[in-house]
Amino acid sequence: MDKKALYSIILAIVVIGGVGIGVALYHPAPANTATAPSGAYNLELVIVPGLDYNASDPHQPAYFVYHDGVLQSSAYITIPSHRLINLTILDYDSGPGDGTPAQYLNVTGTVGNVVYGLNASTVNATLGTGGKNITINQNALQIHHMAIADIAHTFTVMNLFGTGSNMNVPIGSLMFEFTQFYANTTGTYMWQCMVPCGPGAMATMGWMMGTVAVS
Ligand SMILES: [Cu+2]
Repeated sequence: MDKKALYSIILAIVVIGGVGIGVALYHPAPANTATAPSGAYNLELVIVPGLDYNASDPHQPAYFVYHDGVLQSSAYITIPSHRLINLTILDYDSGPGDGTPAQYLNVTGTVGNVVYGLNASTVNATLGTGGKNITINQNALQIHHMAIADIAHTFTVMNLFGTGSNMNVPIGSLMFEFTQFYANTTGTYMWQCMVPCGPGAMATMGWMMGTVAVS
């Protein structure tokens, strides 16, 4: 092999290799990692009723974030952008949700606009016999809309998908729920429960309202 041919081969290797590396480096946040199960981010919320808000109102509910084995305040929730969010909400509170505006009875903004739920009458069916784990999205209620009689709270992230376009998850009485969503626009949003569940709680960060920072 003469030198010219050798240089041509080396040049080809460098160019092709370089293009390959360039493509690999250029490829921004591969889209398929957002949908891979390993790439999902788990956000777990717990609603606890009957908390001592103040001396005159000792029975108000609050959301908490369950993370790394501890309960944390829900005042400032953080989630990653462009990743599938697995949202699990464990609600130990009951309704009904008299006075809830009609639009907040509907599931909006989650994958498939659906929420999967377990309540006292459906949880036994999913346990089976000898089962160890309960998967909320199997054999669970598929919820698109919730009646005033059943709703206890909502997890509503205002303008998450643009002005006037909210993510709204109605939460049933004593119900465990699972749903999935994406938050693809970074920024800080307000979350709010839209069920009139407690005048103090609804106006207090870390009780029935707070922020969701998407980064
Ligand atoms: Cu509420």
